[in-house]
Amino acid sequence: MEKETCTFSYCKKPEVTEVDCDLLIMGGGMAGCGAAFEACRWANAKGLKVVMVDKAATDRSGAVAMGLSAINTYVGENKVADYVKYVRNDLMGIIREDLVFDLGRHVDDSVECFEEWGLPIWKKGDDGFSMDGHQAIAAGKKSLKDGGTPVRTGKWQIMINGESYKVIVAEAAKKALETNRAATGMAQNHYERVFIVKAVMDTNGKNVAAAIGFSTRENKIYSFKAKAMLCATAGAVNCFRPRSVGEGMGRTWYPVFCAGSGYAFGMQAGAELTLMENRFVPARFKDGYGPVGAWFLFFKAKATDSYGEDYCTNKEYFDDAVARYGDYAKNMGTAIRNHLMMRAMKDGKGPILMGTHTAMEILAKNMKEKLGEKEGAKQIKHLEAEAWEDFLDMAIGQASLWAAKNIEPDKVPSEIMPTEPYLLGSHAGCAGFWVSGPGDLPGTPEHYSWGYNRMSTVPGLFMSGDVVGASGHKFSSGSHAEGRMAAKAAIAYILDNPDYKPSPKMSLDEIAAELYLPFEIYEKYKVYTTDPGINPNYIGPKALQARLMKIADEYFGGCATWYMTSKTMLEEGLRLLDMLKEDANKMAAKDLHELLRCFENYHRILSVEAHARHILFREESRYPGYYYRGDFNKIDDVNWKCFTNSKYNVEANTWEFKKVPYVQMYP
Ligand code: SFD
Ligand code: AMP
Repeated sequence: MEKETCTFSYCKKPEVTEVDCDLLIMGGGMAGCGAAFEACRWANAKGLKVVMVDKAATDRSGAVAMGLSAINTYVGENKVADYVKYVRNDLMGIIREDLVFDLGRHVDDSVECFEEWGLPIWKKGDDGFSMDGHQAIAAGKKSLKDGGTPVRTGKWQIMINGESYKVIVAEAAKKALETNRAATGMAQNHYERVFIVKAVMDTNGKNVAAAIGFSTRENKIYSFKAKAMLCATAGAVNCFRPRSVGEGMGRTWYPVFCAGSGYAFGMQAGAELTLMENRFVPARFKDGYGPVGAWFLFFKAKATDSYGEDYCTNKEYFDDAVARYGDYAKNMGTAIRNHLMMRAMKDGKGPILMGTHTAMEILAKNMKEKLGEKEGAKQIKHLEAEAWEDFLDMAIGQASLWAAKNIEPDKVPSEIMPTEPYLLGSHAGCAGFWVSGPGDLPGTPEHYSWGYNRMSTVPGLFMSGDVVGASGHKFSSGSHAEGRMAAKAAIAYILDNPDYKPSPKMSLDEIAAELYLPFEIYEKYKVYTTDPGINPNYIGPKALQARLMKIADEYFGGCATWYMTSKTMLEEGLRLLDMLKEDANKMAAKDLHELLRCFENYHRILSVEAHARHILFREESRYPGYYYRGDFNKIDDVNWKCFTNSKYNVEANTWEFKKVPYVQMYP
């Protein structure tokens, strides 16, 4: 296939801006905002320039854009070592315990900052009943920092009034960047609606010298040159065909705008990935994708099959799970809960129902017994409001779906089911990059630390949040804290390498030609057909995405195959994906929005390819309930209780894989 090039013969050349800084933060989400807040504290005094770039408006960007109703990682009165065990159990025994312990010992400081910055956190009332964040503030309840008692849903989760969570966290980051402009004289160091496309290596062949991207609002492209970079651009969604269809297609649980840009960026730079075979398949309220945690943990609701049986207690299913997956099944982690639900569904016992109505009835009865009829009814009204608000704070679509389906959750149950797979490292998943740990924890094996906390295997390239592998269950608070830890280490790296001057391998003209190639292709061939949407000379972003999601869904263990795959299926899917990667050279875009979609889909292709190749490499089913290797449908600790690491060579389009020893640091 003739390789297309851009000579700006058909499309207008964009304005090209080169930005010079010391630390570049890619992504303005939880990790990115944590990084900006922390980096400026250390950079200002040294006159170091910190820049943050976000593809969206930072106040409402990333997974927390809509808000959240709980912070899922707050250690508080618990032991950090217990947090490590909880994460290890839920992620089937293989995690980087140094990274998880390090996060556990820092996360609460971020949560206490959030409260100081104005996030209303629920507190226990003197009567033992919960007060929502606003009531607690009005009642003068102590802050967490001063020993206030949060309302816990589970052992690690606390309730918040989180509709404006992201706005509050973004404000602190933007204020910090403002102080850095004052300290360094930079005119601008916060770029919104700029999409980072690619890493440009340094002529020294070791460092990433520049991150290149384009504005999604004006014909402008950017080359951000930096001495160190911090990638915080979240995971990947819509690599697999979603369960939502037609006009509902934009509805997913993890946000559609997470396109795996972080995975693609690190892979292009040659950074090592780990456990990229992992994925998260959450159980969610059907079609609305509303989360279930608060219902299970706070409202103590039960999920059953349509015959009223709790599938997690079905002896046949459980014994079979123990036979195949050993003691891991007994931990009843998120994956195994999914696995048992799918057994019931495959036996035709669906729909699976969340007993929201029963939960509310039981709560009402307890309240009235404890507080009497009048006060009890008042408390119930408050709790019901919270139950519905749980979604309004986080998954608004669920509330409108309840209305659309005439469902009154206090009267009837709601259907739940496993969604399509998501690639992420911050929630109950652990797919991401192999990074250095803090190195100070007793029992840390040598191969876990190489100098700068959260630095990848590429010098000067740091990772945080979803893109850090082998350390899930960080959630919003942990991602923020991890951004802070990585940023502090990145500043140390910059100060330790004062002579490094980034010199990108690509010229600004080459960068412009590569980023605007889809425009050139579209303008060059659009007149060939009567409908520019259908043209044999190029492929539009929608078509590219549909083909990608179909391949992944049918060959890499999507919903279509009940998450089942195998060597033969993976190899056929990868053959087709290689052809799609070739077709991506013919991506065409008619406007900036399509240009964004084109490169997002290219990032998804690289992310799901890494995912499928890792599943092919690990010859067992480590995460039953998330995916299954039909040819190795068991857990094999003898051969596979280890990390699976890979390195992609973008020039040669080749992959290296290796096993890396897992070390248990906390008994
Ligand atoms: O219900 C580019 N999460 C929950 N965490 C909690 O603590 N409590 C909850 O209640 C949680 N719930 C929940 C959660 C997520 C979602 C989507 C729902 C419900 C519906 C998880 C957390 O939100 C998650 O762990 C963190 O937000 C992850 O942080 P981080 O920083 O890794 O990702 P981000 O916040 O999405 O930010 C990414 C940023 O990158 C930008 N970006 N910028 C430039 N160029 C590119 N190419 C870019 N690509 C991405 C984005 O704009 C964004 O700013 S519940 O499930 O449990
Ligand atoms: P979710 O709403 O599924 O994203 O879950 C939110 C939080 O609740 C996460 O910390 C989950 O690990 C936890 N969680 C969800 N469901 C359960 C359950 N059935 N048992 C224990 N913890 C759960």
